[in-house]
Amino acid sequence: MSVPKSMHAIVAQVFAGTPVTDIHTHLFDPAMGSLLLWGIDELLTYHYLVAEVLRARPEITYKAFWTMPKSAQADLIWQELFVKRTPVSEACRGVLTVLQALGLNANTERLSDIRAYFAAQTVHGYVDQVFKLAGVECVYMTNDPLNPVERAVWEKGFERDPRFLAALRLDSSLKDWPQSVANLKALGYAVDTSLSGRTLSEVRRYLNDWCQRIEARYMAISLAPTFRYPDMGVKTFQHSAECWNVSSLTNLMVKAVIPVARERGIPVALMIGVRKAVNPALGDAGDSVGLADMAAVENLARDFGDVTFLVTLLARENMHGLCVAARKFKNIVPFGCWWFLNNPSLIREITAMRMELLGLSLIPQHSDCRILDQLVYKWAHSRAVIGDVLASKYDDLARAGRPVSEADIRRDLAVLFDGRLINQRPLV
Ligand code: RAT
Ligand code: ZN
Repeated sequence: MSVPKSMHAIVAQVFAGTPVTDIHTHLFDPAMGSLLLWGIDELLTYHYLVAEVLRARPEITYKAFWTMPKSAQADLIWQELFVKRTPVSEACRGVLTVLQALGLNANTERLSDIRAYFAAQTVHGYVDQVFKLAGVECVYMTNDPLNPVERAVWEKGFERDPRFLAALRLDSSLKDWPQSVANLKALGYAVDTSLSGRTLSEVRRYLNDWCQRIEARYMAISLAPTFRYPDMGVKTFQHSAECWNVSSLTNLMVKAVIPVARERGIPVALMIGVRKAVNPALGDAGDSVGLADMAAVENLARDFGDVTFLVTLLARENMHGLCVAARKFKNIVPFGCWWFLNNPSLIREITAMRMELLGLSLIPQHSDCRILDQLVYKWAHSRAVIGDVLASKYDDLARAGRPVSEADIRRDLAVLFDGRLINQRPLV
């Protein structure tokens, strides 16, 4: 007699066949050329691993590391983290998962065979292979028109690969206002540092023009833990009268970003809790974490009830507050286990809490891949943990008299992973 399959095995099987929409990556349409990173040297020099190698070899100066050619950095990381040490960290394990899925031998001291494999790939063929191995149907890019290389590609035009959807990223244009004023002016937008005159309408024109051009499905910004809404700002004295200097960023969000999102019927993604460049010498690896103000998220959701806010937060301590906020406001959609939270032990805890508080009305994960190949490991690792959490919930339901069928599982996984929550239009 055959042993009945466990719920965990059934969910794993259905999940393996469920195509995923990855709602936040740093990948690019292959037609955008060198912007799309892939291959072993890129995988090994991922900023998560740069931080780890410099911990393993603290006597290497930051400058010495950054002046090494990329292939030498990759060799160093391979030797230090994979050969001389057991690669137990999540970022290390990820590289091994990718190599294994590609059928490559990772038990090697030298990278030559692995490099030879990648040298024989074409980008288009490799994109197809990675999407297939990862079970990913489409990915959202992170698009920044103020990056001159990227802007040139959009301005020239190219034939879009429908698997790569656009998201307009706002950090470089709005976050450190007025630093971006010169760049926006250079593109023909009549903005000034004080947000006076036509500035706000010109920022709206910039957002509209670029949302239109790239067919942005949402706008996104990463925010410091200090982000506040409403923002009373700092108290100043002008002509001896007390006045409050409201932060430019909050003003821009409320008077430019949100109106454009509402008009276009697209969400705003708030990624809150990053303290940028606490160690500037580490480059992309030098950012840290801080506690976000949940009241700001709730106040935005309340005041702009017809706009969807996709929200991800960097601090583990914020996860419970986000679930509670989402219970209060149907236009808050929690998404992903972001960056330092994208580790199995944390994904397990966060996913269970979210499902207990919100059922299936959330987007459990995004990959944040910067390198194409990472889709394979980030999704394999997340599928395993999220599948387990879901199966445990189904077991609990069966014990409560509600057995869950394979059709239920299929429907649930589709809701969670096909990206449909991005296209919801909340009504007040
Ligand atoms: O996870 C990362 O790679 C970070 O460096 C950031 O890209 C972050 O995800 C972001 O989008 O700001
Ligand atoms: Zn990101």
